[in-house]
Amino acid sequence: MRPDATNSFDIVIVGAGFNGLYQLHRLRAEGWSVRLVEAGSGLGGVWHHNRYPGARVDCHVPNYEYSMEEIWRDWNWSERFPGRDELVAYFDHIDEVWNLRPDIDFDTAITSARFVEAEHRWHLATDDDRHYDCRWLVMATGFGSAPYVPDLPGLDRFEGDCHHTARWPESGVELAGRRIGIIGTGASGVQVAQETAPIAGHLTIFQRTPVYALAMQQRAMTVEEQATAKLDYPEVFQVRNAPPGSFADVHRDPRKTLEVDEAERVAVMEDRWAKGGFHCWIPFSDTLGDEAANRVVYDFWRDKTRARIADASLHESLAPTDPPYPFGTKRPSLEQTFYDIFDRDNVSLVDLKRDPLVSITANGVESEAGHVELDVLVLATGFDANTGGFTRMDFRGADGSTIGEAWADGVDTHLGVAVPGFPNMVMLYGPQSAASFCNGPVCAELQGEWVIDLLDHLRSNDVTRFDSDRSEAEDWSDTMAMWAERTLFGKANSWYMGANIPGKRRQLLNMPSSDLYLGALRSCADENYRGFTFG
Ligand code: NA7
Repeated sequence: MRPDATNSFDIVIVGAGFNGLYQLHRLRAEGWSVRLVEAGSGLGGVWHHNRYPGARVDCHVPNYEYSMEEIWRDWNWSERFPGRDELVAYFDHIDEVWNLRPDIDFDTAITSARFVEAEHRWHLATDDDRHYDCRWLVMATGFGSAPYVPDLPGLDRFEGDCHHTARWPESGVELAGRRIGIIGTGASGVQVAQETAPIAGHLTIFQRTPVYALAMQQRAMTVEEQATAKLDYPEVFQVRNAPPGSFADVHRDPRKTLEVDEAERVAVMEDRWAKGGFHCWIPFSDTLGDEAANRVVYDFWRDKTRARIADASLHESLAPTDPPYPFGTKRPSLEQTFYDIFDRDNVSLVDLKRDPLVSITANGVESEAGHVELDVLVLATGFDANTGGFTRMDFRGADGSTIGEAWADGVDTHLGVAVPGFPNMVMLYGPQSAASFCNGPVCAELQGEWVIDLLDHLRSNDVTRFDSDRSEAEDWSDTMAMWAERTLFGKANSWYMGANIPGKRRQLLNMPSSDLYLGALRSCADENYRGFTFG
């Protein structure tokens, strides 16, 4: 593969989401020659690709946005939890302020990346045979860039419209009056179900594991209220970006659940429920660490949820008596009407745990409960999260082996930013970072600044090659394993654990404390980039 001279840069960034755009803006200002490449045709990363009906962010205003005044000053949201189209418009607003597009190549999917030892450079190739080369490669592909389509028997025989939520056609799909089936009830499945129930001829939801969906408490927002709130934004964003991190106003009660008397405990949870969103994810300090404490929150959620579902025969499927996995150890979804739609005559649930899926047919889905005829099949089946964005491309390090081979016995990274044997490459929001426990824009700024400092360090010291130590990476994996052990995360088959993909090694892939994660990055830099080798 020969790089085209015109496509030669100091730095290539892959991915135009929060992380990639922040890097482009900052690295350009630092005087680097930098190019951002993006597989999609627009800005926003996951928000560009996840255009399924009902797609919406689960973080409330103003937590899910950049903290820079030049961006928030003239931007207002219409809802507390903004929808996908508004998020895409926000990314266009960012571009208007920072003028990023001239340095972005859209519709550019990198299919191969090779480190060329003789040059200390990465050579990249695209699906349409264009080439780039760069000294430093910044992978800002996030944790959810590789959609997962399960190997369902007969799937290729379905003759209706069939789409994965993250690859929804730009032209849309005719849904009104049609027989719609949704496989999967994670964040995406819940949102599609809410949106399509009122318009479908019939909607059938195929659930394997119940989601513990929390009340969103959505509401419209006025420009006037945001003008008032913005007076405090400098302080709000300072708090959001400081430990414990991620949210300006969502903090767990520092007490242990069972040390609080029952009446007060319920009052704390009721208050969080009323506030909505992630306020109710981790109410107390030990919610995710102690089984008895976790059960208290589960029972609260179960009773709240059952009260919403009039048909008591659905209670055991949607909100079981005993938790099938600890509360909060799979990513909770937020819902607005999800538990109400089951009261509609045109909505039914197939509980695949009770009535397993037999096969997809030409015109529907066959389960042990019978055959359901469908015109549209929605695959809300999630992602090969964290690692799929790397392992699905031909990504080769210094010795020519692929990153998939390097991770065959489990993922080892140095602090979730570097991979031993893959020199001159950094990952943002990648495996073994705090991704998904650290709000996207917060991580883009904080982990992002750390990467910018690292690159500056390389430039100031005339370094042309860096790598990371295997032993340090193994230590970080041990730290992650300790977190899986010390918390209840190890007890759930979640994508945090890599457990949603058959055959993928089970290990905790996201550090559940953004505070500790960012602290670990800081101390590495303070110790002259411990675990990195420079040449
Ligand atoms: P998720 O949260 O991974 O949800 C995927 C859903 O698909 C989940 O309910 C799965 O059930 C279900 N699934 C996966 N494979 C199958 C098969 N083979 N049969 C039946 N059901 C299946 O993905 P989302 O897109 O909803 O959300 C991803 C993240 O995006 C979200 O957490 C936010 O951070 C934004 P399971 O629970 O595995 O039994």
